[in-house]
Amino acid sequence: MKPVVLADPLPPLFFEIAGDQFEIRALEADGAVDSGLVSAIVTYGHPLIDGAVMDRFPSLRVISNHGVGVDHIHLPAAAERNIPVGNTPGCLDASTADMTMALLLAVARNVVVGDHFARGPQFTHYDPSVLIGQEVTGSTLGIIGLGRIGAQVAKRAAAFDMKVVYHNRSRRTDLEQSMGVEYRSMPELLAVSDFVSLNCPLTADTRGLIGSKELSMMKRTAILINMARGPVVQTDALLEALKRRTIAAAGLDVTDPEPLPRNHELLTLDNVVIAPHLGSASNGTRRRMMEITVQNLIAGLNGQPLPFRVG
Ligand code: 8YV
Repeated sequence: MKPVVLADPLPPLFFEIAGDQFEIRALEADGAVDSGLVSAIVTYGHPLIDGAVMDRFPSLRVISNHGVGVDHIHLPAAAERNIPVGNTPGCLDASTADMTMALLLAVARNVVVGDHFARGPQFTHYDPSVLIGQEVTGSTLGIIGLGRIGAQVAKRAAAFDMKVVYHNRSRRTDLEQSMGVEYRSMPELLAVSDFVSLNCPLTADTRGLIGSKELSMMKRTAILINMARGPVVQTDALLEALKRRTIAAAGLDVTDPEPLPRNHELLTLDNVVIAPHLGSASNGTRRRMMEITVQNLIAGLNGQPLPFRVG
């Protein structure tokens, strides 16, 4: 009998890599499954997995998450129940850092507004005075969260001759020495940065980290990039700052809630670029993430140590 695995809707890549060795059932329709038979959960689109969900499946042996961020999985609850949780760190750092730079450049250099303008009726002749953006080269980038992804952002920023300052739970003296990044307190970082890039995980410490007080410490010309998780930024405070232009603009790969309601005011502003959570969405990275997801799943089902265990 094949192991019964619950999952939210999985892409064809999962089946390409895993074949048909599992009986995949829909997580949302778990009432239709004999809960005693479920031995694993795969999370793809960040469904909430808390202790109550875990308790519905007494034979649960592993939770395998496609992605590095596991804020949607209650790790203490999994630990209490001795259920290992796997994730996919490392393989998505470069891709997510690329997307950080893509959003930063798009906002700074009016790529999206420019695209609309270039397609629209106003573009009847070339006018060198329109859509003058912000200088990226030589500017100061403040990275909040200098982990694996943040370090890759710093590396890319160096190629743009940016001065990189950072704030992190712990000092990264290794990167201070090898890359010349400089540690700053949060207020200092916010005050000096032309671009503030959020690359931290969502934890109890980072939830709501950027609110009206923090936004008011930023330069009026500054651009905020959120590649972390939506709730790291207080949405109402950001909306106000963007409307009143107390900061210049924002680039958001993630929002709170995600997606935003279709009539949300943030969607009407021209000084924000929003991507639908595309940080790791490049083909090679997604393949590697799925390979690790399947490896963690198989290891957990076999009672072996997970190649990448987060909790
Ligand atoms: C994925 C992510 O898009 O790794 C993360 O934390 O949010 C993204 O890489 C996501 O996990 C999709 O499964």
